[in-house]
Amino acid sequence: MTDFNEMTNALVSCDAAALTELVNRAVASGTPAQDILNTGLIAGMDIVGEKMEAGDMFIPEVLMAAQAMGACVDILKPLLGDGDGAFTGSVIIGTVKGDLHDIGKNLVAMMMESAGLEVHNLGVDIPPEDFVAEIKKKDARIVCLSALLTTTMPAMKQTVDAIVESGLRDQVKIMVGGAPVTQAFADDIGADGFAADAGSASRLAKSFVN
Ligand code: B1M
Repeated sequence: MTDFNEMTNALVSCDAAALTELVNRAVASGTPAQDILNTGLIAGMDIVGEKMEAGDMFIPEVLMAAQAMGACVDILKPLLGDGDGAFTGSVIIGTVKGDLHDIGKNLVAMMMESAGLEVHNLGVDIPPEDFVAEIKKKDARIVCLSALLTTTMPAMKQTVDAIVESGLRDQVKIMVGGAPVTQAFADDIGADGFAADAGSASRLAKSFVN
């Protein structure tokens, strides 16, 4: 049986080798990838966040933990399907200007890809004008904005405003997400939808292209 505590401990102690070994072992023993992600990795990252806030972990360690988690997400990627691949539609996703957090955004992108959507992942620290340029270039139908910092949430509003000003607002559905983001905030800035996690983001995106 998989011991998720061992997994969270390995993540919190930034022991990438042990974490990879535990994740590989859990996969081999038939533990569902979604459980490994939620109960092992995301739970571990929540503890990292608490320690960071309390000053018990510092940026270089948090970065190491994030890299260890990223490597394990790559292991789980082929196993984290969310659909039958029957949907089509172009999605632009990125973390807004000033924000460098990308693990959650990459999970959202991965779930959407596995649901059959064509996803263009722009990366982090993306200014509003780059989102606008990519919508035009890729003829996108959905734009997903991610923010993990309360200080970068205003960049979501600036991005929505830039899309409106570009005349492209009617062409796209705009979705927002990230730990500090709420449905009320999404409504406030004129987004079409909010998703609390990668699974619901993928389902919401599919509902927009159907
Ligand atoms: Co940062 N950081 N960080 N950090 N970091 C947080 C967010 C923080 C809550 C930690 C804390 O203090 N408790 C805090 C923010 C406080 C606030 O704003 N209220 C914080 C801070 C303060 C900072 C710095 C300012 C620290 C400093 O320099 N003094 C700095 C900012 C840098 C910058 O962005 N400009 C910083 C830096 C970093 C690292 C670079 C070290 C690293 C990021 C590495 C990386 O991403 N490659 C890092 C990390 C790892 C974290 C924590 C610990 C973990 C984030 C994470 O990956 N979670 C985080 C604490 C926490 O969240 N518990 C923290 C796991 C991930 C799977 O969850 O990203 O929430 P999440 O994604 C979920 C949902 O939110 C949703 O689905 C995902 C999957 O289910 N979702 C979407 C996400 N995006 C979506 C988009 C959608 C839909 C759903 O579109 C439609």
